[in-house]
Amino acid sequence: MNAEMNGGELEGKQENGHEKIDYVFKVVVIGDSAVGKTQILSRFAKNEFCFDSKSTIGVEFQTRTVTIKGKVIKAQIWDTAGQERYRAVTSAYYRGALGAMLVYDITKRQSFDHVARWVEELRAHADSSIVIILIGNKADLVDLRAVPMEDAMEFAENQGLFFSETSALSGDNVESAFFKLLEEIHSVVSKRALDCDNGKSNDSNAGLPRGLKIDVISGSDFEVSEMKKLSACSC
Ligand SMILES: Nc1nc2c(ncn2[C@@H]2O[C@H](COP(=O)(O)OP(=O)(O)O)[C@@H](O)[C@H]2O)c(=O)[nH]1
Ligand SMILES: [Mg+2]
Repeated sequence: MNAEMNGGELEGKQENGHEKIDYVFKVVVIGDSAVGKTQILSRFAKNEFCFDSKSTIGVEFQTRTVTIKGKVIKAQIWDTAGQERYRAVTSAYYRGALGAMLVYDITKRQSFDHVARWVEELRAHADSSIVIILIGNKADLVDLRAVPMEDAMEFAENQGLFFSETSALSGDNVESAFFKLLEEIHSVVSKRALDCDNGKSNDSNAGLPRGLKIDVISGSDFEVSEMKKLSACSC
C-alpha cells in the first residue's frame, strides 16, 4: 500500500479486477475532538451519518474512488480516531499526506481558536506542499453559530488555505469540499510530474504550490430538514 501513496501513478494496474486506479491520494482529517471529523468522513466515503458516533481507538482510514480530469483517484482518508483528544496525533499520521481537511465546529468558538495550532502541527509534521482546506462543520446549526464565516474566511486567506462550511448531518458541501481538495492535490501532483519531465527534478522546491490561488468556496444556504435523505447507518 505504501508504494501506492504519495500520488504515485499506477499505470495499467487493476483494482478489484476491473477498476484502474491512476493515483492514490492520502488525505488526513484533523481538528479538535467532537467537531464532526468522523461524520464528515463517513458522509463522503459511505454517505452515512450516525448521531451516536463513538470515538474509536487507533488510526483508521476509509476510501472512495473518484474521477478527476479523466484520472481515477482513490482517496484514502485518514481519521485521527480519538487520538486528537489527548493531542497525541503522531507524525506517522501525517506522513505521505498530500491533503488535509482541518475541521472546526461553527458552534464552538474554542474549536476555531485552536485551528492555528493545528496549522502549526501540519507545518511541523506534514509535507510543505500539502494542500489544506479549512472546514467549518455543523453549518446546519444556524441558531447556535459562534464563529462568523468572515472570521474563518479571513484566517484561511491569511494562511493560504481553502475554506468551506459543511454539514455532515445534511451532507451540504461535504462532497464539494473533498472534490476541491482532491482537485488541488491533482494539480500539485500533475505539476510535479511535469516539472520532473522537464528536467527540473533537481529543484528541491519542484511541485510546491507556490502562489496557490485562494479560492474560497462560498457558503450556501443550508436546509435543516434533510433527515429523510439520510441512509441507515451501521455503526
Ligand atoms: N448537527 C450536527 N451534528 C454533527 C455534525 N457532524 C457531527 N455532528 C455530531 O457531533 C458529534 C461529534 O461528531 P464526530 O464525528 O464523532 O466528531 P469527531 O470527534 O471530530 O470525529 C456527534 O454527536 C455527531 O453526531 C453536523 O454536521 N451537524
Ligand atoms: Mg472521530
